[in-house]
Amino acid sequence: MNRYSLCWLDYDNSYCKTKGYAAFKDQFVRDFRHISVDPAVTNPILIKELSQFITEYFHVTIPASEQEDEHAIICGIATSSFLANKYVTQDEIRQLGSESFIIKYIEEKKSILLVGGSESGLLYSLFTFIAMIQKRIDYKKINIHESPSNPLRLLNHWDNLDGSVERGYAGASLFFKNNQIMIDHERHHDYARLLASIGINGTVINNVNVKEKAPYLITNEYLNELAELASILRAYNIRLFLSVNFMSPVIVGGLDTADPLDTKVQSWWQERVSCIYDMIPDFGGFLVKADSEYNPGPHTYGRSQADGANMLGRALKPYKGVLIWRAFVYKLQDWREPSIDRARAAYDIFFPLDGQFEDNVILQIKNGPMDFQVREPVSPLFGKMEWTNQILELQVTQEYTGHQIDLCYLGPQWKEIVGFDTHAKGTQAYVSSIINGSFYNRPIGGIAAVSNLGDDYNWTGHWLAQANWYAYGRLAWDPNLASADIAEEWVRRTMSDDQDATHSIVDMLEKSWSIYERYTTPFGLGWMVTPGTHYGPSPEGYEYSIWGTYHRANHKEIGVDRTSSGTGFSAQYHDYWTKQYDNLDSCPENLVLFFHRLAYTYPMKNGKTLIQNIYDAHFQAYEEMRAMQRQWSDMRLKIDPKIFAEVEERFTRQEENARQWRDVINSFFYRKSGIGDEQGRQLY
Ligand code: GCW
Repeated sequence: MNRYSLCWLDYDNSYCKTKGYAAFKDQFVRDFRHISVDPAVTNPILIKELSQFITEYFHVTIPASEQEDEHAIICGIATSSFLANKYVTQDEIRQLGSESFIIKYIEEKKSILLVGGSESGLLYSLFTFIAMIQKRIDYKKINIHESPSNPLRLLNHWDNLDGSVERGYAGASLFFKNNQIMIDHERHHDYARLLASIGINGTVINNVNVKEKAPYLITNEYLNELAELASILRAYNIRLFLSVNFMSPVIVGGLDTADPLDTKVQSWWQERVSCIYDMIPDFGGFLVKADSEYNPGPHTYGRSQADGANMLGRALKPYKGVLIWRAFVYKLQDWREPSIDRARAAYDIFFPLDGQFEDNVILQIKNGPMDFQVREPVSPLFGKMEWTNQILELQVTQEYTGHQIDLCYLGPQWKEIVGFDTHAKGTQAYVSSIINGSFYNRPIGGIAAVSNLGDDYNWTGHWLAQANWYAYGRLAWDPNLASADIAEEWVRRTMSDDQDATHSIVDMLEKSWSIYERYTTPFGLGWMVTPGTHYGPSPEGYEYSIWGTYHRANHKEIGVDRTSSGTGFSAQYHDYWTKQYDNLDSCPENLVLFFHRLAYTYPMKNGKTLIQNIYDAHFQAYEEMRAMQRQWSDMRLKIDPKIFAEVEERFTRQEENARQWRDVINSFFYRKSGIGDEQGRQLY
């Protein structure tokens, strides 16, 4: 048995090769007799990936050569003479970016053609072809041209050098242990393959909180191992990035300041960057969390966020590196002070700096103005900063969404975010087109997500949380994919290709976020989590804290007025949304307590009071969770028994958590308000 699961690249998974597989195999083997390889292809792993797939999936060998013949799988690069004008037109070639590809069946040659704009494009075409075969689609009908939507498609690991993972729920770090980088050739190779197979092209391997030994990662002490890791990743078109501490010149460089305007500091960074590029010529760049949650930054020296980011950006520019600067900047506060609203912070700090950032600086903005709650409005910075490159930051790791104990498939949440119309310059100004740079014609942009990976056998703790990893990559590549289609693709490649099982697991995945939302904090409330861990309920756990996370419930009402006449947060949006959110009739109900302070007796659209809706949401979502648990029991004979049992165990823990959430939150509201449940269900 493997040391770890190969997830959707486990080509020998018998649960995914049931009905229809044998006939499909016969046909495939009849149709394709050799792999015809463009001599311009230099990366040996490319054809190896295809051959390995064919061997493990079909248990046959199809020889590869540079020969051209019929009945072939032809693999080529658009610009090479191998293909020139033969199967693709000049026009098609011109449209192919380096990561783009074409896959099409050529009737007259009885062959399938995979052609990439470069070797990277070819790599993606191979993995796409493999996925199509696993889904057993009719390859004779294929004719697709694909390009990734986002130039940067990044994973952010929050791994510490001691091997722990901040907000990690899947074991220890894949990269670090005892302050060392642990190169595990086999696993890192598979890590890279898995990432590439879903289109991810960059990874930040260390935590944005760069503490203890981590600031030393950029010193020569670690560069050999980093270079080794980078070369494993490179074969799969993945660039290595590092998180850095803004104070590095002081912490590791021995300078007496990290002031970005100080020339000693600038030279120090330039020298460090040049050492890194000597060892890793395609190094991606730095990610920085500055002036945030005890991390120092330019504000320490009275400088702006742009001063800090640009200084590092300039150091990276000669090497085509990028500087990714997080917008997660806010002040710790006194809960007694109602005029300060943390939701406003990022916009208040960064919007005035629009136009002041270097071209290779990118602002990485969390999806919402607070912090990865189960539901938040989309950050108003998207669509407002016209002159600034942007990366959308999502959270795959389930910090606030159930710790990979509770099932919470985030595909539907991410779809709402990337599909949000910011109403910049009128309509159809979607987040997806802002972050990829197309809307404002920015040179670079993309998407990043906090990883949910660790060294667990199944990578993600909960087997079904693998679907989040998968969905993130697929949506980063193509935000127009439907979340259910992605879920189905994942299920068919990893769990089962049985129709009923697929249908049922996709159904569970698709409803799991809404269920989780309703038994925890519906209507945009958020923050009723246990402080510190962020698992389980604690209705006032964050109420009298420094974190700016208050709902200010009393015996009559709850919520924060964030409208234009309240804290003014809603005024940070384009007019359309300011009006929508300000007005109670048009404010989406699932966000109503994010934007408004309401009486418990406030009548909601269904005619019931707010408090009754809160009770109903909790009681119903708990029942739905139980139904989902039973639905899983029906999978017993349909999927791998090990996976079945491990997921079943998670559902048992989820049931306890859901019951706890239901009863604690409902009882909290009952005790505050004195209003009972109209159906007389038990409150405590
Ligand atoms: O909300 C916080 C998390 C921290 C995290 C921080 C961030 C890495 O609880 O664990 O730190 O967000 O995004 O920087």
